[in-house]
Amino acid sequence: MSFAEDLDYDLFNEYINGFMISKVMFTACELGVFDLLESEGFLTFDVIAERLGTNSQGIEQLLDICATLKLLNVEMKKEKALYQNTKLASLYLTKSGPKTQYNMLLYMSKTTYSCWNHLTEAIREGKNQYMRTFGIPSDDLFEAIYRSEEELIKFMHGLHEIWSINGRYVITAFDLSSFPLIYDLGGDFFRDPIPEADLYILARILHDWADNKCIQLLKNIHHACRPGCGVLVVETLLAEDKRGPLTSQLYSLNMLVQTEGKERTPTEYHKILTQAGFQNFQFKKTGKIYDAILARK
Ligand code: ASE
Repeated sequence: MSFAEDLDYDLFNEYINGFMISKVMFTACELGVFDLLESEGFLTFDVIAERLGTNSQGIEQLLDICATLKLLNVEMKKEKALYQNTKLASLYLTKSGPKTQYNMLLYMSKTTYSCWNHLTEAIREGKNQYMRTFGIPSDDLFEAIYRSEEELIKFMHGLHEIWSINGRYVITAFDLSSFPLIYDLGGDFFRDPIPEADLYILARILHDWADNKCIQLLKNIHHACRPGCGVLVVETLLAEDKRGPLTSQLYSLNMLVQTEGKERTPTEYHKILTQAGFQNFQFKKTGKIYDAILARK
C-alpha cells in the first residue's frame, strides 16, 4: 500500500512549524549566543549557560537547533560538544559582524512578530495592529513606528542593515549619472519642505502609505523639481497577478499589519506616478529583496 494521500503532509507540517525557526534564531540572537561565541569560540553548553545566565538544558536545546539550522558548528572534544559560530552567524547575527542584521532581527522579533499575533484582526479590520499590540493609537503612523527613541533606533538601524546588503543591486539597476544632486527622502517628508534636486530616492517609503498619501507626496516632489528630474522608487514588486513572489506577498501583508500601505505591482506604481505627473516609467526587477522604478518629470 502506498501513502500517496499523505504526500503533502510533510509540506503542510513544515508550514505549521515555520514560526519556530524564526523564533529560535531571534532568541539565540537576543540572548547573546552569537556575540559570546564570536569573542570566545568553542564553548560547551554549560559554560554558555553560565555566561548568559540561562538554564543549561534550555540553552543546550537552543544551541543544537542552531547547529541543525547551520547557524552553529559543533565539534566533539573528549565527548563534550563545543559550539562555534558558522560563517553565516558571524556575518549576519553578531552585533558587530561586517554585514550584521542584528537590529533587524530584534525589530522583527519584538515589533513585527508581536503585531503578527493579531494578523486575524488585521485582516478582519483592514488596519494595522499597534493599538492591540502595544496600546498605541495608530492615527499617526510616524508616532506609532517611532514611539520611543529605542524603537526608532532599532527600526532605522534595521532598515540600514537590510540596505547595506541589498542597496547596491537597486542603485546599479539604472544609469543615474545624469542626476548630479540626489535627495534621499526620510523623516517626516509630509511636513518638511522638499528641496530642489535632480533625483529623489524614495526607498521603502511608498509601501507604508495608501495611494492618496503616495500621490500627495509625489506631487510635492513633482512641484519641487525641474522638468527632467527623476524619482527612484525602491520597493519589492509584486507580480501583476499579485500571486508572487512569496516574499513580496508576505511583506505586503506585513504592511497591512504594521503600516497604512501595501506592496504594489509595476502597474500600480505606474498609476500613482502618472497621477502625480511623472512620465518615462521604467522598472527593473533585481532578483533580490528590493526592485527599482525610475520615472521623470
Ligand atoms: C517598513 C519596513 C519594515 C515598515 C515596517 C516594517 C520592515 C519590517 N517592518 O517601511 C523591514 C523590511 N520588511 C519589509 C516589509 O520591507
